Amino acid sequence: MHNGICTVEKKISKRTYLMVSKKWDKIGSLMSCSVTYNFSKGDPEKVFGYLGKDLALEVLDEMLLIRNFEQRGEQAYQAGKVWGFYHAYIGQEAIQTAAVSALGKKGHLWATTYRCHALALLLGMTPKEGMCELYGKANGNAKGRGGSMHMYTENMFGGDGIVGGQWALGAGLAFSLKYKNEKGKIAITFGGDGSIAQGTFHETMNMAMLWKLPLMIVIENNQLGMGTQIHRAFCNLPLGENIAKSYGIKSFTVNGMDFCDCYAVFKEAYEWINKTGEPVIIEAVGYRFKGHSISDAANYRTKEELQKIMEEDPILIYANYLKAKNWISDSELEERKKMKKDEILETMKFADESKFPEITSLEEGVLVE
Ligand SMILES: Cc1ncc(C[n+]2csc(CCOP(=O)(O)OP(=O)(O)O)c2C)c(N)n1
Ligand SMILES: [Mg+2]
Repeated sequence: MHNGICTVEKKISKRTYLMVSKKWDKIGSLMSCSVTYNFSKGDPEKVFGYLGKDLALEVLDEMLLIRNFEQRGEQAYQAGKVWGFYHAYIGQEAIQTAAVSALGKKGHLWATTYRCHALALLLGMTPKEGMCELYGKANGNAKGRGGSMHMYTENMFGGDGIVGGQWALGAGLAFSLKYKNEKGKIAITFGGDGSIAQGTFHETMNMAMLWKLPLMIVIENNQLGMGTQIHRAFCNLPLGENIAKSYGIKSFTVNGMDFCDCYAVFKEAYEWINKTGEPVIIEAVGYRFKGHSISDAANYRTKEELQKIMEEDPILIYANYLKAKNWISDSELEERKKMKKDEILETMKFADESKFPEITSLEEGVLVE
C-alpha cells in the first residue's frame, strides 16, 4: 500500500488540538478538551513530481480564485446584492482543491454541502456563472434560482442546504456507478463535522460498507458546527477514525490545511477504493476563517484565537512549498494574487450588468403533475 505518495503508517504526525475558548473557560472545564489526530503525511517531493510545475501553479491559481470569489461574494452580500444564506469556504481551500487535482475534474461524481462555491468552481462552473448565481441573475449557474447553496456542474450534484443530505446522495451516486459497472469511477461526498451525529450519516456508512460502494466519504472537520465546538457535540473523538472502525471501513485523517498531505491521501484513498471496491472515510481537519455564515459574527472565538488559526492559512502553506522549490518568487506570487483579484472584480461587474430572470420564467423548471 505504501508504493503510493502517502506514507500513512510510517510517518504519523500526532497533533493535539486544544479546544478551549475563553468564553467557555468561564463556564467550566467540561467545555474544554483535547483531541489527538493521527495525521497521514504526504511526501511533497512525490506530490510535486506527479503534478509538475505547470499544474502546481494552476493549483495555486485555483486556491486564489476560490479565496477571491468568496471574499468578493461576501462584499457583494454586504452591499445588498446577494440574498439568502452565504457560507464561505475560506480557510478550507486546500481540501477540495487537492481532491479535484488528485482525482481529476471528469469522470467521478461529486456532492457537497451548502458551502459549495469552491467545489463548483473547481469542477467547471465559471466564476461569472457563480457570481451571477449569487446575484440571482438569469445567466447564473442555476439560472439565478438556486443562490449560494445550490450550485451544480455536469458531475457535481449540489450544493445541499440540508445538513447531512449529501451523505445518502453520495451513496446513491456510488450505487449508480456500481450498478452500471462503471469501473474506475467513484463518488466523492463532502460533509461537515456537524452532520456526523445524524442518523442519515450512520445509515449511509452501514449501507456503503454492506453493499461495497465505491464511495469516498470526506468529513471536513472545521471543528465547529454552526457555533458549537466538536467536543461539545460528540462523545468519541476523533470522528473519522472511530466511526470507520465501527463499520469496518478504511480511514485516513489528514491535516486539511496542507495541500500536499491532502493530495497524497486522496490519491491513496482512491487506490484503496479501486483495489477493494470498498468505501473509505477521510477526515480532513482544518478551520474556517469566517463565521458559519455571513450573519455569524463568530463571537465564540477570540481575535487572538483566530489570528493563531490564520497563521496556518492553506494558501500560505502551499505558496511556501512552491517557493521552497523555486517555482515561484514573492513578486510572482503577488502578481498572481492581483490577477485573481482583478478577474473577480471583472466578474462582479459582469454580474452587476446581467439581467434578473424574466418574471414569465417563474414557472419554468417546476414539476407539475
Ligand atoms: C437537517 C438540518 N438541520 C439543521 C440545519 C441548520 N444548520 C445549518 S448548518 C448547521 C451546522 C453544520 O455544521 P457542519 O456540518 O460542521 O458544517 P460547517 O458549516 O462547519 O461546514 C446547521 C445545524 C440544516 N440546514 N439542516
Ligand atoms: Mg463544521
